[in-house]
Amino acid sequence: KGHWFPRKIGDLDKCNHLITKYDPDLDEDHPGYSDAEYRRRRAFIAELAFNYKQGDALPKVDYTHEEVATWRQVYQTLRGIYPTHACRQYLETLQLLEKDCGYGEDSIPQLRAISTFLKERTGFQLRPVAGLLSARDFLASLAFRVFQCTQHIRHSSTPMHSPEPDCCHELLGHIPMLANKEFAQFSQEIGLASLGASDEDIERLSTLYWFTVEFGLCKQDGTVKAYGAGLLSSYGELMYALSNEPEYKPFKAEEAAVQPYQDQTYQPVYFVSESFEDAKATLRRYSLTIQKAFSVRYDPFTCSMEVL
Ligand code: H2B
Ligand code: FE
Repeated sequence: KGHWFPRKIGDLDKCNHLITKYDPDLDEDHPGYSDAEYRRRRAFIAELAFNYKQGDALPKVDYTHEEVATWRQVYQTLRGIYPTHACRQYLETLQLLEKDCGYGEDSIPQLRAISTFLKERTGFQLRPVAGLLSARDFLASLAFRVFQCTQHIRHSSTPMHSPEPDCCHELLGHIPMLANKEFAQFSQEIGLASLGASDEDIERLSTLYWFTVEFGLCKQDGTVKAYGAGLLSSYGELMYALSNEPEYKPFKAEEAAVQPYQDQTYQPVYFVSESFEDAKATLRRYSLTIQKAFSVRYDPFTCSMEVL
């Protein structure tokens, strides 16, 4: 018998299994481990996510002066290299977010405004999550065009790095890409392929996610640009990924799905897609090779899965 998966959007309330890796309360290497104030703040913001039910208004966080200062530093540093390093689609939507959604260095944008913006652009919406989710739960929500989004910010002592997702990673890495139609569809399709899949297939799909959505590169006008959120939210790795130092491979789903990856340091290898259309078609072909006893289709009118 297969793995349980959400059938309707409200079932995402059950897709909330956190991975306790890089947790400031448990991991002594976490930059916030010895900062009681930071851990209290994290617990407060986590509680907002734990209490959230599908359909609730997204919680607003009043960010402190210190949190905004960290955001500003990240924003300023990355913003300066986007024009040369980020793909065209990213730059287009980032500009819209700056114009219509409060993106800028002076404040941390709120999930509520971003979710409204995304919904109009690509049908994606946000829900708050307290930290790193299991791959199965995370991918399942993408199938419903729901992005589970952390709301806390990294520790002020390490503005250029975070061992776990934080709002800098989500808002600067993921959101601009999810506002692109082609990319939104690509993301949903990884999600659909994951529903009810075996543990081995989830592992392969999350590796595929890693080398595309998180660390993907693509060709554009004869040069290579970044579209992966892990790159677009890390100054150091973004510079490195386009430095010609690492190894580059043309994106092939079968190969990317089993490539060993690094979550402690920069990737030794990156996959380069010809375009999002191409990445999507490649992924679609790959998904068909995943053995499942049924197929699913998302019905956007009822926000539920049709199982065929
Ligand atoms: N959880 C959260 N909160 N954010 C992510 O970006 C994320 C996650 N990515 N869990 C997932 C895992 C990804 O690394 C793949 C699907 O394993
Ligand atoms: Fe991410």
